[in-house]
Amino acid sequence: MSSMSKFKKLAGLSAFAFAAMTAANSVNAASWRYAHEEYEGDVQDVYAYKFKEYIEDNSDHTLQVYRFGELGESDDIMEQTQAGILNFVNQSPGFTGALIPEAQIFFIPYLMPTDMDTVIKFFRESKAINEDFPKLYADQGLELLQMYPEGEFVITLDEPVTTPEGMKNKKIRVMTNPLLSETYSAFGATPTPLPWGEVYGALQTNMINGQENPIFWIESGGLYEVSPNLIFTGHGWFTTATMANKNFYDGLADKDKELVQEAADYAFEKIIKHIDGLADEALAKIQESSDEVTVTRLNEEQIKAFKDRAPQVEKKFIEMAGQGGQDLLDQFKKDLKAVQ
Ligand code: 6CS
Repeated sequence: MSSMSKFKKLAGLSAFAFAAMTAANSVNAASWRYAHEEYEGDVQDVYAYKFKEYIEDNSDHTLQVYRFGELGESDDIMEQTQAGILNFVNQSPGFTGALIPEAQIFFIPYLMPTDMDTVIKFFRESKAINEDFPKLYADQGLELLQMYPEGEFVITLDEPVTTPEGMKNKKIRVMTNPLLSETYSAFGATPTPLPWGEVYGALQTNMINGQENPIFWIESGGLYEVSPNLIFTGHGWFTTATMANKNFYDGLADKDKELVQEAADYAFEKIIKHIDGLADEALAKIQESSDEVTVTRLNEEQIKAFKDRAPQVEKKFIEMAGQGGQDLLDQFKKDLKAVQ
């Protein structure tokens, strides 16, 4: 055989081998779908894109990210994940609490510390977060990948209220879980559960008098334009969670399960850095954009008046979540004590 025809044969073989390899890769390469509840550049979006980056840099898989509104409201993306239409979802306990009563634990006021480093340590080390919650989510067909804090809750209102008495007749929008309504009733207000998409309009038309959210969201969603009095009550942290459809996750090869877990951890580390200082930056932007905004930081005595009402919310939590809720709360408190 001439050297030329030998070369042609080799080239043919390697072209064949290359085609076979590519076919094998494309068989293994999957396109996954991930939806979250926020807009471009917001905390959940940063997390989603870090998760995507890790998956795509370390495998042949691709991840399509859908932001708020592209596939509906928070409840819609959860339904689509449970139905297997989406592979991954980021949904906050503010909404998941309607499905998993124990997830409402994050709305017992003054349970969480205000100091960010302690909060982060708690999320990293807590047994309740890392061992107990995954079982509760699994019962709903969800593989819990990560819980993480987005920022401290701040109330915005039509007046700078400092007492539970001042909350009387104030209609405050809450996310749609029943315990959050109990919290605002305990605070003396009239809770009004609404999905996110209706909040700005409801504030603008005075259908509601206020709402609560982390500062970055009050800034990015322009809530301060229609609800300009910011009240720092120190009563809790906006927490969120990422999860996968459990059937999908259970069906993955071990190396892909590992990939997904590593991507969740990678994104967590990035998000912890991202939220550090974010609230102060957002507050500065708000104050630059509006002369109308007031900032009230409750003093110890004022906080006490709200805090004194927390035990009744804790009692309601146990009524709603039963013995499982009581056990989770005990573990939660134990874990908090360990990091404080
Ligand atoms: O208040 C809400 O409904 C929204 N708040 C935040 C910070 N993220 C998503 C959620 O839907």
